[in-house]
Amino acid sequence: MTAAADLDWPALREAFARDGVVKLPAALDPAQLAQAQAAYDWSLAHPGPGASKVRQATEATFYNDLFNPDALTGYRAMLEASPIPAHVAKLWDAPDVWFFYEQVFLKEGGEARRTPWHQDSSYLAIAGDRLAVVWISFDAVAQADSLEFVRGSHRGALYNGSSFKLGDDTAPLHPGSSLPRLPDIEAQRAAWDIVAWAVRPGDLIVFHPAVLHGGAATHAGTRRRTLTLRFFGEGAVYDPREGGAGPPIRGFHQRMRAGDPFRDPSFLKLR
Ligand SMILES: O=C(O)CCC(=O)C(=O)O
Repeated sequence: MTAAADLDWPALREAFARDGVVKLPAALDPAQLAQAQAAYDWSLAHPGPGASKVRQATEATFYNDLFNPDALTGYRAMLEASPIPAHVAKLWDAPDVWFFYEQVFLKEGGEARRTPWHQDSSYLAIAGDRLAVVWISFDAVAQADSLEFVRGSHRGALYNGSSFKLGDDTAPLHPGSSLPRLPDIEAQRAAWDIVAWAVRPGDLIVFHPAVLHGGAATHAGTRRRTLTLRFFGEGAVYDPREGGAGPPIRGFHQRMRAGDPFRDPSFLKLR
């Protein structure tokens, strides 16, 4: 029996709906964690068209890659064996789970800047309650250095994305969009209900992509390797964004209309 079987799922389900984020402690056993890390390592070894380095004020590396069109080569076996889709289904209280895409982050080599506060939903043409981002760190992370969330913000405004401009975290992704500019959460932290957890390898943080979140800086001598797996369920719909948004699937946005069930043959149905 894994530790995940001992989790208080009704309380977690309620917290996920209310806060938009929960921690699942020790939800992966060492073998499951090793499979997730092998998928992460596959991504680092096979950069896709979305791979990039976020600009830094220092020599530190802040690398990310996402939506590799070949990701299932490196991820399919892990996803089919992993308990993560079942955990997500329990949080949603719904049986169907589709894999949406992967995103990997690597911060190392000095003082790497914060990941600016943002909502993933600003970058994605999808909406619904049954959406989940599963954040997996392969390095132990102290609470002060972890990913942070504004509790309940998935039920509030959807803001313009951050363009991750160096020196201006709230600079809008699409300046012409009617979505409001991100608030400067970092400048007024006390005004926001911010939550973060320390994590150990095997823990999972699961959040709704509309939750405001930002990642603490990493420091000299530390490294943060994180994998995020993104899922959608029944009821997820196509919800276009002014200026454009993912997923970067050829022909997808031309085929879809606002409110359509979010489907594409390339999305692997896991449950
Ligand atoms: O790990 C990080 O610093 C950023 C993670 C993030 O923003 C995300 O997974 O959407």
